[in-house]
Parts: sequence; structure tokens; C-alpha cells
Amino acid sequence: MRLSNQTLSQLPEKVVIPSYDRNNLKTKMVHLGFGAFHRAHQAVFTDIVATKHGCNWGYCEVNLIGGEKQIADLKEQDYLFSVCEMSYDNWSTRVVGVVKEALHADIDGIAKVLEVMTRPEIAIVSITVTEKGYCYLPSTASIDLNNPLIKHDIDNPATPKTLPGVIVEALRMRKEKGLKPFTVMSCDNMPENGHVTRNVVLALAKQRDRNLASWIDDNVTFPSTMVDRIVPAVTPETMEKIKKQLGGIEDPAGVAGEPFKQWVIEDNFVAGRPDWQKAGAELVTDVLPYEEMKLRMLNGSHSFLAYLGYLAGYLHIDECMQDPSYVKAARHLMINEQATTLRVKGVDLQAYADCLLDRYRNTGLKHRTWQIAMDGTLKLSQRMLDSIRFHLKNGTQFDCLALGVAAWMRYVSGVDDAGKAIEVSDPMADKLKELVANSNDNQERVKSLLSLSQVFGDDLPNNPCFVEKVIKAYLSLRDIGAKQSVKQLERIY
Ligand code: NAI
Ligand code: CS2
Repeated sequence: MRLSNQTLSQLPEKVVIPSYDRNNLKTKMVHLGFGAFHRAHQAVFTDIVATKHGCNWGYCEVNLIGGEKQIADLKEQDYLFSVCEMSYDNWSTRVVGVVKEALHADIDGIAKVLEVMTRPEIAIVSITVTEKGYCYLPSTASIDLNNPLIKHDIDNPATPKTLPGVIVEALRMRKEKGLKPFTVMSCDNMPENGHVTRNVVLALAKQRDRNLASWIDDNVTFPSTMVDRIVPAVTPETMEKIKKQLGGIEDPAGVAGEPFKQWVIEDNFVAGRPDWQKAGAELVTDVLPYEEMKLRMLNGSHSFLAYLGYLAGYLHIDECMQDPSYVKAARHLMINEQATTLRVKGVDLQAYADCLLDRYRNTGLKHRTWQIAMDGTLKLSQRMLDSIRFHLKNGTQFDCLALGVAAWMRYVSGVDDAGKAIEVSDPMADKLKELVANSNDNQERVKSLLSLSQVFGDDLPNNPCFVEKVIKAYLSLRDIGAKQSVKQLERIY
């Protein structure tokens, strides 16, 4: 039996179900990217506000590229899905009811997606499409005009495929119809995610019509957000556990994440918003210090653990946490090499680091190092390289970060420490393969990968201190492996 309006009453009593009248909800938000994260984060915040305060803001969920099944599943079950909170000894579950509609661009057609986005009552378009979805160059935060899908959208603006293309076309149609614009809110893990979104949207609009670009610039806001909740990709085991929570009812659209959640939002909305602060979100004027803190302390240490962990044979983050050398290294990285680079004020960063390590220890999560390791070419900049730039400028130490970068190089070289092939998932995978195949497994490999200016810019490959440190770390990984290289970091503590 499937989760649906009909089966809600058969769920075990401890499962929280929508207590508000779902018929009163209005579709005022379109969310692009109905992946695991959105379900366990923004949708839950919205569901809490609806439950506690009768807020009537509902979602139309849209997937543009991939995720066909998720949309089909949602439609099959009256737009209901469950979100489990998993700790090592306790699970709790709520069924989220704030979704009213769902569409897939390839199945329902892009025209239908644009029709919803151009309804007068749509006030917010929110986004979780992974870093790849923005079609941007991480080293400059600007649009990648060589991206084949962006080229497609320039040539076929009325039938766009990319996130920037869809937003530009929807805004053009609203302008044409004399409608107010909507707010565009990115919830992806990028520094100044609002700024990146604005950059790519404006750049694409300029390719099309300068007046349209000026109208967007003058009328649309792109608030930045800091989003945090660890939500691993659902596995068959998680699915089974969710089914157990639901008393035997199946929910293929269900997800499970950690109990912790945080959302800091720049309060800059052109057409209103739900009172997310009533569900614990923090509305601020400047998100940047929070984003920077989270991206460097959490995501930076996550990527460090993911690359060094995967090479060593640790398949999940909690396994890395059982190796004392990895715990010490992650803490040193956070406190000595990331916290020191931050602008955030009034946060106890030691306590923040310890809280992160506790979250990583959650044995209920089973967060794959492989999942975190993917798309490294779009993650390294904000997670490690910006901090390295800070240290180079200030003459301070960055041995853990250098090992992290070298571990990424070792990882994309395609073989782990046990000699097993690695399936490297990255939008630049072909280029990475080529650079690896055409270089010897020594300093040549490092220099070859550093030639990726989209990732490393022009400054880092020309900085002898940086290059030397990464080469040393790379050779250590090659010669003594990840576990020993992490252990040897103890010399610097
Ligand atoms: P997911 O793999 O479950 O979902 C990815 C979503 O992005 C899908 O809806 C897919 O249709 C869409 N997508 C992928 N490539 C696209 C493209 N090129 N163009 C348009 N849409 C595309 O991933 P998940 O877990 O939902 O994470 C998504 C993003 O959310 C992450 O990349 C990160 O930026 C952010 N995030 C995730 C957290 C997590 O723990 N899962 C926590 C904090 C932020
Ligand atoms: C992870 C993040 O997959 C990754 O790259 O580092 O998704 C991480 O789990 C979240 O940012 C936590 O909020």
C-alpha cells in the first residue's frame, strides 16, 4: 500500500501528519529541484509554519533535468511524502503536506512549467539543483557561455533547458504580461548563492535583450541563504526503514536526514514569503558570514573526509569518525585552517566545530563519502581554495587544506589505496580523465590538474608555495596512502 490521502489515517500514531486543511493551500512557490535536500529542509520549514500558524503557502515542485521518478512518485501519492529524522538510536517521522502540484520539464513539457511560473500569484521561485545546475564557472562565479545547454538556451530562448534559461524566460513572460516579478531564492551550497544566481540569470538575459536584463536587475531580488541539514541519498536500506516507520506503508518519495537543521535567509523578498522564522529560520540582512562559515567549516571538512576517507576505504563519514587521526585532522582543519579565515562574529567556532564532529558521528546517517566527493571541480573553490588564498596572503599554515586538495587529485586519478578503480562523477569528468591519462603519477599529475583555470584560477598554479605544498602532499598520498598521510599530520598539532 502507498502513502496517499487515503492511507494517512492508517499510519502509526507517532507519525506527524498534516493537521491543517491542505485544500486551503495556494501554489505561491515554484521549487526547482525536488531532490532529497529540499524535501527534508525548505519543505519541512514550510510544513511547520503551516501546521503551527496556518500559513497557506504551497509549492509546485519541478524537476528540469533528472529526477523523473521523484515527480512521478509524488503525483501518485497526492503530493504527500515523509521525512524521517534519524539518529543512531531514535527515528521520528512527519508527513509533509505543503506540495500542491508537481511537474517534470521533459514529461509535462517546459511550456507547462513556464505556465505555472507566470501565474500572478507565484511569489517565490526557490532552487536546489546542485552546483552544476547554475552552469557557472566557480573561479569567477560567472556564467559558462561554452556550456552546450546554455548555448541551446541562447539559440532557443522560448524552450529553455537550463535553470538560468527557465528563470529568464519566465521573467520575460511576466514582464510581457505586465505581472510583478517573483523572488529567486537559491538554497544550494555556494558562496553568495543569491549573487551567483543573479549573475547567471542577468548574463543570460543580456544575451537576449538588454531591456529585459535591466528590468530583472531593477525588479527581481535574489536573496542568499545558508542552508544546513545532512540528508544523504536514499538507499534501499533507508527505504525499508522508512516503510517500517510508516507501519508498512510504502513511500518511494520519502527521505531521511539528521535531526539538526539550520536556515539563514537574507530578508529580501519582492512579493512576500512564508513566516519561516516561526519554524526556526533566521532572517538577516547579510548572510555571507554564515554561508562562509558553513561552507568552509562543514563542507570543507566534509570534502576533506570524503576524499581522504574514500581513498582509505572508509565508505561513510561515520567510519572516518572512528579513526582518531581523521577526527583530529578534521578538527585541526576546522579550527586552525578554516575558522581563522572567517568574517562571522559572535559564534563560538570551537563549539561549532565540536557540534559538526558530533553530527558526523551519527551512525544512523550512513552518508557516503562517494556522494560528498562528487562534483569536486565545483566544490573545491568555496570549500578549500578560498581559505588557502587567505593563508597565502597572510603567511599562515594550511597543511590540512593542501592534503585535502591533493586527496582530490588522487581521487580523480581514479584508483583508491587498495588499487580499486574509482567511479569519478563530475561535470568535468572527461577533461579530468584526459589530464590524468596525459601525466605521470608524480608532480606532473599535480601540475596537469592545476592547469584547470576554471577551478584553480590563474593565481594558485603560479604560487610556488601552494604548488610545492600540494605536490608534497600528493607524493605522500601516493607513497604511504591516505591513512598514514592523515596520521602524519599529527606532527603539526
Ligand atoms: P539530489 O541528487 O537528491 O537532487 C538533485 C536535484 O537537482 C534534483 O532535483 C535534480 O533534478 C536537480 N538537478 C541535478 N542536476 C541538474 C541540472 N544540471 N539542472 C537542473 N537541475 C538539476 O541532491 P540533494 O541531496 O537534493 O542536494 C541538492 C543540493 O542541495 C546540493 O547540491 C547542495 O547544493 C544542496 N544541499 C544539500 C544538502 C544535503 O545534505 N543533501 C544539504 C545542504 C545543501
Ligand atoms: C555535502 C553536503 O554532498 C556534499 O557535498 O558536503 O551536501 C552537506 O551534507 C550539506 O551541506 C550539509 O548541510
